[in-house]
Amino acid sequence: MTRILITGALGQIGTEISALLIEKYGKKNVIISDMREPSKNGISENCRKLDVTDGAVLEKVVNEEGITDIFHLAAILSATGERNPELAYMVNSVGTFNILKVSVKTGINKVIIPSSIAVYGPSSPKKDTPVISVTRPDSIYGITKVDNELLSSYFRKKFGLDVRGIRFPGLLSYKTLPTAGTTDYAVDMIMKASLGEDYTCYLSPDRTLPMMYMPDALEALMKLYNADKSRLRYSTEYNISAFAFSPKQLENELKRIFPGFKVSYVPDYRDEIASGWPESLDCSDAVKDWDFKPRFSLHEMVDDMSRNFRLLNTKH
Ligand code: NAD
Ligand code: AKB
Repeated sequence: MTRILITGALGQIGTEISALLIEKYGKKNVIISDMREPSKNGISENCRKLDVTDGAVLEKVVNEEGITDIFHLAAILSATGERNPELAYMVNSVGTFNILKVSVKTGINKVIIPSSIAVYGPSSPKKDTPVISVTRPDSIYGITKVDNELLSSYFRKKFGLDVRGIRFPGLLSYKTLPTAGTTDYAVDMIMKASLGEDYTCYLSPDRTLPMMYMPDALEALMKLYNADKSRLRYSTEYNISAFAFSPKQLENELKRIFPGFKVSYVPDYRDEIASGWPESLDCSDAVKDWDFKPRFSLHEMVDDMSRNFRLLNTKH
């Protein structure tokens, strides 16, 4: 029987993948956890407090709950990480090492660990960046993500642990808002435009980045989770994205729906972080190995997200 532990389950991806896994495997077989105190609504009601930097408690929970698979989503993202490098190192590097170590010790079947485009850096190719490229990031978040990828490959080779993951681009969603990353500007901009407000963007107008809508990200995670192990040439390094745009292009896309929308640009330290990331990715390995196929175009994503933000606004 499959018993899944999700770490970082109250985050942007965690809340949505938890709902999906609960629907598929049943509430009693999906243990959702996070460092944060659960609030009293929705999914977080059943969330147990679990700090991934505490390996002993992690092992206890895995044993007590009879966990077979782990979705490890607990992390400190790029913007928060750059303001608190020690926290980023502890959660991302030490926390992930604990997950891998406990997984081997307790005989976990499958571990999912998302990676990020942040593994790339100023010396990586900028366009159609392939999986195997120079990965010398200069943000602490990127450094910990490279460390996670190398550790995952090591545990896969040395201990036969089935560790899988995706280098996600910036993810756009409206159900749980992102709060800690560099690509979050895109969600903020769509939300402001949808609510009839102006927006001040912290990235340069021409800072192009690969992106993807959350429904496609969730489908990709589930496809990789269920993929035939013998087809997987990589561990957590698969590149995926659906489209790429700059803040100016997103502004223009939003003006199609909201002609009066105004954006001003005041780049800050997050623009520096993004300057080392690719503008577009070569996703052919994910297509070849586990049939990656995004559904939403930039147009469709903007239409769907702005409609949902307006709906949410009228409900409140
Ligand atoms: P998020 O910041 O929304 O959520 C992370 C969660 O981890 C939060 O709920 C936080 O409370 C929790 N957490 C922090 N420290 C913890 C600890 N010590 N123990 C347990 N939980 C802790 O992040 P997300 O966007 O859901 O990202 C999930 C994964 O996907 C991360 O590995 C991230 O690097 C990766 N990723 C996300 C994006 C994106 O755009 N969202 C892009 C690329 C990669
Ligand atoms: C961030 O901006 O930190 C994340 C990511 C691309 O990893 N969205």
